[in-house]
Amino acid sequence: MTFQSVILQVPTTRAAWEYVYSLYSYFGVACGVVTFAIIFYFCARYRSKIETSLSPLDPRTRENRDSKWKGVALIYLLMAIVLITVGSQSIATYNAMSTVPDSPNTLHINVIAHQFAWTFVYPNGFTSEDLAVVPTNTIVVFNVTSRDVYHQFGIPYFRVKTDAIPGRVNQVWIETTDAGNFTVQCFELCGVGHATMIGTLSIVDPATFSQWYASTSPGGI
Ligand SMILES: [Cu+2]
Repeated sequence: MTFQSVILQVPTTRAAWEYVYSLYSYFGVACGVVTFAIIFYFCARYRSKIETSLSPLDPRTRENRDSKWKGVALIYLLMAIVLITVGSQSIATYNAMSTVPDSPNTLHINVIAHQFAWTFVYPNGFTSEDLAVVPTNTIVVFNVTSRDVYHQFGIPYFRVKTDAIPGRVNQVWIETTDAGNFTVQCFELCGVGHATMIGTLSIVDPATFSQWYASTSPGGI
């Protein structure tokens, strides 16, 4: 399965980053199995046997060493395959996730981090503390900044995170699917209240969202 087909079939940030995570996991486990197999094989094959050990000056030692280049070349080839695969797939995923998908169905929300809460500002000027309500099956773009110190805005379920820095706007996007409540959290130590800097992303069906959004007004309900 290629990276492109994963992205096109399940175009969510969660699916894309899960794909990279599983790639690293599979290659990590495979490398571990191969490495330990080689270690155990060499331990058994070349264990110390006083009666048959060769002196470093024995010509057979030299012969052995010279015939190992094929094994070394194979190990380098395997390492190159692993590094090129995970590296290229990571970069492709990062680039794909850095680009906000072009969709007419996009909701932009400004996020202002401050000690120790999140302020969400909707397109109509409505602001909400620690609660963002969004509809299902929508691309939601968060424009993230801070009004005091460095914070980091993250929604673990969607596998997205970005720095919240005063004077700068960083974007992350998600594609909502099912309804539910998801944790929004600060991921950068920002002061004594950092651990309590937790908000909620509430995903509701579009009809409920429209009704709720129509009842909001600039500044608050
Ligand atoms: Cu913070």
